[in-house]
Amino acid sequence: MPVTAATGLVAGTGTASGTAGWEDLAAGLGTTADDAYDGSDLWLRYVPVSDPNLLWKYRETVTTVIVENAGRNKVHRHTPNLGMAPGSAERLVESTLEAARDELVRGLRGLLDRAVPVRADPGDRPPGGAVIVGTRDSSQLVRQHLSARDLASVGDDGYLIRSVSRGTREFTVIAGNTEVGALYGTFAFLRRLQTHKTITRLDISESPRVRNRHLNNWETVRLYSGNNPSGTGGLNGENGTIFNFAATGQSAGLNLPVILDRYIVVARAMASVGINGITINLVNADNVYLTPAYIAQEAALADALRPYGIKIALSINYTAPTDPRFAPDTLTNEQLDPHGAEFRGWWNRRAALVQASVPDFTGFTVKANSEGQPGPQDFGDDHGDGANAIAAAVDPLGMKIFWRTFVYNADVDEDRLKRAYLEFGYIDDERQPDGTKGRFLDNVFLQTKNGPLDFQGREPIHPMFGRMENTNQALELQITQEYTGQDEMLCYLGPMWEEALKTDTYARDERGRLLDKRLMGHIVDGTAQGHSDTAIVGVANLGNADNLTGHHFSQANLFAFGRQSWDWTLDSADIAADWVRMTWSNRGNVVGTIVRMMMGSWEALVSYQTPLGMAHQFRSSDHYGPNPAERLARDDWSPVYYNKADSSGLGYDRSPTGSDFTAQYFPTLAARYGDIDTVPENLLMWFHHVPWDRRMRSGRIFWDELVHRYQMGVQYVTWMRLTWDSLRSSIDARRFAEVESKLAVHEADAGDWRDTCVNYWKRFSGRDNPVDGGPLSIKIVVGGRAIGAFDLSASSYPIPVPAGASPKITKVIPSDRAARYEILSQADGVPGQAVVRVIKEDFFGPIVKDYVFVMERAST
Ligand code: BDP
Repeated sequence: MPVTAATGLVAGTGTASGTAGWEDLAAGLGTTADDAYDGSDLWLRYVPVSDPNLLWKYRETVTTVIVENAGRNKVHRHTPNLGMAPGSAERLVESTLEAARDELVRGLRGLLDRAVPVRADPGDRPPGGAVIVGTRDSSQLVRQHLSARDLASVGDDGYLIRSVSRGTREFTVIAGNTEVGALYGTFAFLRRLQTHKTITRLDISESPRVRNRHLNNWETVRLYSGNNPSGTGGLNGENGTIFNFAATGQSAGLNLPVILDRYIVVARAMASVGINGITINLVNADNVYLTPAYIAQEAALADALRPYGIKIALSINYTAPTDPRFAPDTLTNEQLDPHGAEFRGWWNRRAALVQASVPDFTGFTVKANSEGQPGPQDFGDDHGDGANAIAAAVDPLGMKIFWRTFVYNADVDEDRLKRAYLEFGYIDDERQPDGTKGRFLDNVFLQTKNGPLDFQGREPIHPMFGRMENTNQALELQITQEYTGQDEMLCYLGPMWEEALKTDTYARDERGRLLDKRLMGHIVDGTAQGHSDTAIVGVANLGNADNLTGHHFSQANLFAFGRQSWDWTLDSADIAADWVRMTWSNRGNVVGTIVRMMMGSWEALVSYQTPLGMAHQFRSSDHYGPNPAERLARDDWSPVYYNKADSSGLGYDRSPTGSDFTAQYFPTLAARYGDIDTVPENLLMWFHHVPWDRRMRSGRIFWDELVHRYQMGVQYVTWMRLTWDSLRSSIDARRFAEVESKLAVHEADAGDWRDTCVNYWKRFSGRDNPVDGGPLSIKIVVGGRAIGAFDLSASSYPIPVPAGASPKITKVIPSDRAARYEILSQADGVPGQAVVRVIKEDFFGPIVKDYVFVMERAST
């Protein structure tokens, strides 16, 4: 744990094994802008409020914390002697109100830069400056100041934060109907101080729009946050993932049931944004997680997470019952009949075994008949049969099944994007014996990625959203940046999720009338089609790196996921601003600058990776860099299958004259996407094969526009790198340097995307890179001669200077009037070098190019 210069503490002085009380915690923890800080507190940094006036006001508003009966509702603990690893800084709490109280103590201690006393007794009347936390059950003061009616509207997970005045006394009440609600309110209150918002005259009422807000932790693949600096793995016997089940060597003593600091940090962070569940293992599931030895470890983890309102789930493998590791309780292939008692009985027994150790166990996430994973289709059954069998088996135990729809069996249709709906849609439409529609049971969620392909930088929404009205649907987003720069590229995904969630599905009811509420977010939160059980799932990026997410800015994606899964209507720029204030600094210019960097970063990535609706040009080895020429054993894994490059153009025709995938959308979207003249340009090649010389909205032909988009993406990264440099004196040294070096790699790798893709497309377009008409194109005048035709992808330009002529640039003429320029340096002589910086604000943010001119003696 990083500790503060301000409190004069050094790492490792925290308390161990859950033995210490909150007083020790108050004295022992805190964080500050120290130059060695490694990012390990995520956004739960409680540094002293820097503005003296605000600090004074906060200190006046908050003088005492009152949490009555904090320890009364102890959460279930299965594991005897549950303990933290020796030397831990975090501690185990026994109840949710203890977690809330400790967080307040810790947070206020850091933010107000002084200890705030805590009381458990209500006293006669709350003193001015009291912060009261609890439920109407736990707290007499909450009962006195908030009626059951006041609280009724916030439901199980919501909270109220109210400033109350009594005569000259003012105090704050933070309450929920449940202790978890009160914990969420506590974090929300602390967030206000962390982001320097007002904490007086509060009347906040919040409740989540979505009920299940879960992570799917892919513990072994797509993990970009292991502590091995060369990539994704781990060191010292750990495999790089956050939770240790089977670490060896030096880390052998750090396996569950031992609890590590990072589990508690992550639990606090998850709770701080309302995440209430986690499937702890990869979707390509290893059955070992269902063995008794692992279940015991899982129980310990669940014990540690429970006070924070987080429940665990497991990914499972459809044919697990045949695994000899479960002997003597195994089935034969013949017994895997989803309608049969053996199969259902097995799953019931196994789930019950887990439940005996983890009583609030959520259920199972299932990837079946997808990418080689077994499933019901291997035995002649369909997804409905398979999902319902396991769902029926676990229903008596109160569990749910999250059945993934990420399937793309090549026999179903030539177009991979059409396959999921073809495999699931008819089951949702199927008339049941009782007259209702839809075969999936109520405790089945179909878990569907936001787009129809696979977490690409930009996708259209998945057409199944709105089309599966008789089934519970969970939205799956990818927080770990598999296709969005991994741990190298700064890419804030909040705007991407916001775009998806706020997309109009144009969903209609059975009679063809447009629904009133029909954005993707309304489908997901259940208000569009009347679903009461709702879910959003984020594929998580948790590893054992110091900062837990690899890139410091990847923390923002975890934060944004939580906030958006709680309330998808939030503005992603506001979320970014909160995160920056909590994570980096509250100084206005720093906040503004970093938020600006973040807000264009996703669109820039789309631009240099897959502009104008191009999809999946990743090299198969790592899904990081480009390989548009790659042709793999499976067509639908191959970049060439997606780009369809030929001499006539580029892109996949999914219009009615092509694969007709567009027909899977509701009519308005189907028509819009199906017509090359009306499809949004940022989705163009998802739906159309675009002629190289097609006129675009900018007035340029498609080829020119395409190349400029690649260039603009890189130019934005250049701007980010330069902009970050300008923050050097405002950011603590270690994190500054780590981001700085990642941005250098980012810029180079973005350039590789641009050049690899453009050079490959050239083979088909037969055209050269456009010059002179780009947003950052310029001409320069040297020795009285205007020189232009600079390819913006090039890194330097030879400029012939006639003998006797001056090498000075006497004029710069930008081709775009909105572009600005600065001559950074002139050549002193010939040979020599001059640099001209050109900047423009474009549609997704500022773009920059430094032209490097190499002055050479002209040959004649
Ligand atoms: C793809 C990943 C693969 C996952 C798959 C999935 O490359 O590792 O198993 O998604 O979602 O993006 O199942």
